[in-house]
Amino acid sequence: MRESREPLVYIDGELYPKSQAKISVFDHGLLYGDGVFEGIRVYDGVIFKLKEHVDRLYNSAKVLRLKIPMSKDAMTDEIIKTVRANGFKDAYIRLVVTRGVGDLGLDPRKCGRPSIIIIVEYLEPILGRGEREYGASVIISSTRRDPVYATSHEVKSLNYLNSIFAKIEAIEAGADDAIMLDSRGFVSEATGANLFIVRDSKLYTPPVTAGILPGITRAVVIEIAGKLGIPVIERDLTPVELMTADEAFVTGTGAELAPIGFINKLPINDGRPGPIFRRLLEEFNKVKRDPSNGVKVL
Ligand code: PXG
Repeated sequence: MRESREPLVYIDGELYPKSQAKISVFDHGLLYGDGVFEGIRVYDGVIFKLKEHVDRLYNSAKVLRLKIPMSKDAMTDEIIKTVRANGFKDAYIRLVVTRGVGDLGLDPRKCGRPSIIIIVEYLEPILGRGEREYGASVIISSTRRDPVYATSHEVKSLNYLNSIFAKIEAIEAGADDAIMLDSRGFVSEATGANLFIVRDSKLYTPPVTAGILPGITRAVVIEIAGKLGIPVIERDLTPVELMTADEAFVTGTGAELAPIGFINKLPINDGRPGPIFRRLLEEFNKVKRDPSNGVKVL
């Protein structure tokens, strides 16, 4: 699937080969993590849930008072053009809007125009394909999810240190990823993916008040479960409910649907993907290639 030539990166209206794609060291995206982003997938030439991702980007920017210097329609066109210029039918799009170039102070008013960056690359599903024999091993991180009254992950900002602390802890423990608890001690989400558990043939997932990013893949899974007649309950979950679940899995653009096999080395059932996960994955693999769920570009 990898192309031999360099991918082309969009920066502020121009396309650059990956090795030439650079921005200023005075950009507040670098200096302060001041900016917003989206990760989007292209399946078989269709940009999956493009409208939902663009809407979420503008909502993240709104909360940060970051005025994106382009309408949503124009942004959508630029994304489509960049995917076409790269010609990858299966790809991952990283859409980034930074605060722009400023001085060495925090004050965002000192920054000029926000920079718009669109990267198109190939990305294997993070945590492996859902068909793996054993689920991923995760730890419960000692770093708590940023609370909703602080740098809430409802805003998909460039500030991911909260997740990076947890990821480092997972790597040092020899695990694939970390599940983070919220400031109260209830289950929140993984470092870059949402969490579901299965108990008694019902799906449970933490609510947005537990500090999660309201994931687009999460919403798709909730919709699929509805179609399959699997009840979905959105409520706070305790760490013990997670560790004693019948099944557990994560969802996200990067991870797609990935089963969890072990939590703090304790197996979830026999550590293998469970029946409800497998049904949801089978349906998701159809939904993600359905052109009615995105924008056909190639
Ligand atoms: N929670 C967080 C904190 C995320 O960053 C999700 C949930 C899932 O949301 P979506 O809308 O994608 O279903 C995300 C998304 C990566 C990577 O490189 C992470 C995401 C997306 C793409 C790549 O780990 N995070």
